[in-house]
Amino acid sequence: MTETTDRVKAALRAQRIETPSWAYGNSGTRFKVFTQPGVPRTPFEKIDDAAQVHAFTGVAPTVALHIPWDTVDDYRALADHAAERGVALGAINSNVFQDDDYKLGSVTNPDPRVRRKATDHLLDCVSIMDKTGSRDLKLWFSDGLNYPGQDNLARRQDRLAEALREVYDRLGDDQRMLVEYKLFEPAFYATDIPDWGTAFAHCVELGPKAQVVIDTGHHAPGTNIEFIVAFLVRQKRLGAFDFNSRFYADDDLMVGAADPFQLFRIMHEIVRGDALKPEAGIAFMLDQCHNIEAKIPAIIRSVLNVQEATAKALLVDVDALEAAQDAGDVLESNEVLMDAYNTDVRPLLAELRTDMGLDPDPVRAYRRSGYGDRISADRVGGDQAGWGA
Ligand code: PSV
Ligand code: MN
Ligand code: MN
Repeated sequence: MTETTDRVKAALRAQRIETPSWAYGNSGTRFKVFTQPGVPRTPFEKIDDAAQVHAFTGVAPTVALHIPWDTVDDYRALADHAAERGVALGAINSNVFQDDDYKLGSVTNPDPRVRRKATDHLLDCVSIMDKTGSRDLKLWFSDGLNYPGQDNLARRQDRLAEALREVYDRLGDDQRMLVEYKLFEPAFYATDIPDWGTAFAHCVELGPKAQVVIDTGHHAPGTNIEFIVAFLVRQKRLGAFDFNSRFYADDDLMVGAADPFQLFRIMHEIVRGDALKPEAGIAFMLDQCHNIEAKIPAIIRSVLNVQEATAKALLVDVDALEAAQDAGDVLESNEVLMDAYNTDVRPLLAELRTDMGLDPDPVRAYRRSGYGDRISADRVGGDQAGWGA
């Protein structure tokens, strides 16, 4: 085995990819939610499915929860259940977007009563984190305006800052706040956190426990996401990814399906910034919905896609790249990068899985396992993920 292969395998072994509880439930578009047989009926069953993804990939040991979609009476029991299945609970995603009160916004709403209610929900989420042992609170706000003049843009930033401050001050020493941005939808004229710059500015104002999360589906077409990655890594403000693929808007398709080259470019900036190692504190999470494809194998496929992009990024010949860049050799530097991208890393990943005691082909191994048939037979009346509910 070469030194490079050893290095690449070690880094891939250490990488962790978090899967979202909502990807295991039924989901759809605003036109139709297609139900699938065997979907989980409870948060406990979502954990069971996530444990399957980890069992077949070996690198997905945590599951993100969404509150209130995953509300349970006893969070410690849920954490124990996860531990029994060989996984743990990950980020807590707050939800201040599915209540009539939030029609005009949650923490930026002109009505102080609504702002209080929204902020209280975020504080409740921190209390849940105390019980689940979760490190991260993920905040996404649907707040925004549909029409010019509808509200005061600057004042909404003040209200946002005030709510974020209150929640930030409630965080424990080992807890973090991940601030997500999204260009548009559901607001169409103005969103209160539309871009990484707004998220970054709020995080800087708050302190080191506030970090930006990049959802790859939340940008305008053509946005250079790897630039954002490089910038935030350099500033030590990149806390997480919500990985998914987009063709048009926030499509939430499988990561690496629409643009594997973009995913490689993103992972290249992570590797170059020495931010792949778990100590760097960047959570690699999926935020996807599997509306028409079978969910568990689609999530397994997504984990493999992230691993493939990571493996290619790890194969970039850094010395050759830097030499070409320093010499101003445009063609050579581009070629060095493309050489890594064009490498077929599937044999290396198959070998790694065998080393880890796993089946080299996790999707087929899952299909052969019969788990899908079992849950289809056993689970009747599976629930929606929350979307379209
Ligand atoms: C919003 O589009 C988003 O990407 C946020 O991360 C939410 O928490 C997530 O979808 C799942 O609802
Ligand atoms: Mn997201
Ligand atoms: Mn989204």
